[in-house]
Amino acid sequence: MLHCGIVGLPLSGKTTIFNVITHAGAEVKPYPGGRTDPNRAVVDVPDVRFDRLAKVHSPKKLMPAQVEFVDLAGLSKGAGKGAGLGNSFLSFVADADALMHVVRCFANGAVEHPEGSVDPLRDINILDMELIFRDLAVVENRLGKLSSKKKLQPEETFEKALLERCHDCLMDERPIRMLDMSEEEKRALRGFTFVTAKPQIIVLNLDETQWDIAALPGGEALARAIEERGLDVIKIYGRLEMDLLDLSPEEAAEFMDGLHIDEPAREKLIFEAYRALGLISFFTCGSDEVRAWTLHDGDNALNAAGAIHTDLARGFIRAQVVSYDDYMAHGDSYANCRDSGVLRLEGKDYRVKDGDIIEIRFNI
Ligand SMILES: Nc1nc2c(ncn2[C@@H]2O[C@H](COP(=O)(O)OP(=O)(O)O)[C@@H](O)[C@H]2O)c(=O)[nH]1
Ligand SMILES: [Mg+2]
Repeated sequence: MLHCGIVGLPLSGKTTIFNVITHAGAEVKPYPGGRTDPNRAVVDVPDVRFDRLAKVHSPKKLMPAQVEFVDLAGLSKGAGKGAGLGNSFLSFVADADALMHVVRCFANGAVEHPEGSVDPLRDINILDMELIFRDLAVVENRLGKLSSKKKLQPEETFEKALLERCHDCLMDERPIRMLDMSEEEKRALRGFTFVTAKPQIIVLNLDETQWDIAALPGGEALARAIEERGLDVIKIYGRLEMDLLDLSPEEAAEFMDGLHIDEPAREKLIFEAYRALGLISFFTCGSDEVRAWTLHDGDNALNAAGAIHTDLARGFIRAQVVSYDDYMAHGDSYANCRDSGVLRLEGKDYRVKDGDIIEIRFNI
């Protein structure tokens, strides 16, 4: 299962955010393999489309899409060069498919700040630099090995040129995710598990008195950096959201009234993480089961068949596809969709769209 690692400086609110995300029945599991054990939990991905399909079919079984979140230990300065818990921490970061980077904006005099003051942009830069150092070390190590070879194979020449571009990018203090790369180049880098190549969302953890980014300490520079670097940012009142979880819906509604929140941030956090992971859902619907399946954006009908079962991919004939909107607008069943002419027959290469309802025709 794909998973999102929660990273940030110590005392930025990572565990608070993790608790917000994993509330509502998530099962918290210990980490396998005996490494220092971060909390991890599998959560259902909220999706109103799934909820409506479930209502229409009232099946015996419901299987929503899921993602796993991991609450990683705080990262301090020097970790990228292996200081302190750096190496073990970074091995967890390298395992993650995407990163949720929690940044402290709240003041809270009762909680010390590892850097002595609240300065979100500085903290973003500290963490990013640690990740950049780590990737630089990996790039330099591999480039060193390649340059000591007498003769390079063609794919090694390709790799070397690519790694040199990565090196230049990192030396400019830019993450590898900002490089323009072809699919082939992305594939070639996969084995390195570069931490700056992972999708990242920034969660600004605010106090209830804060909202405008420009009004935060160092806020104007922060706003500029967000713009220039094209950062994905979510703002949340971490501690308040955690407190909300213990209130009844009526109490919570009263609490949220007057603040800048119309709904608890939990669903947004999970949904944004799913999007950052580059994931989409397609659905299978019947009276036995309504299920959301996860694919990478760009996957095709054959990948969809394979997600369900290898036999379906092996014996693939056609995919019967309806978009969610058409399905709901035309009597919410395959038969009605066929009669209305909105049911499509698609081949292997059909690019699956988020929300498609699919039935695979196969023969083995
Ligand atoms: N005022 C305020 N305090 C917070 C907020 N989020 C976290 N804290 C407090 O900061 C401390 C550290 O939070 P924690 O989630 O354990 O941070 P972690 O070290 O990054 O996991 C705890 O005492 C939290 O109650 C917030 O949004 N506002
Ligand atoms: Mg913590």
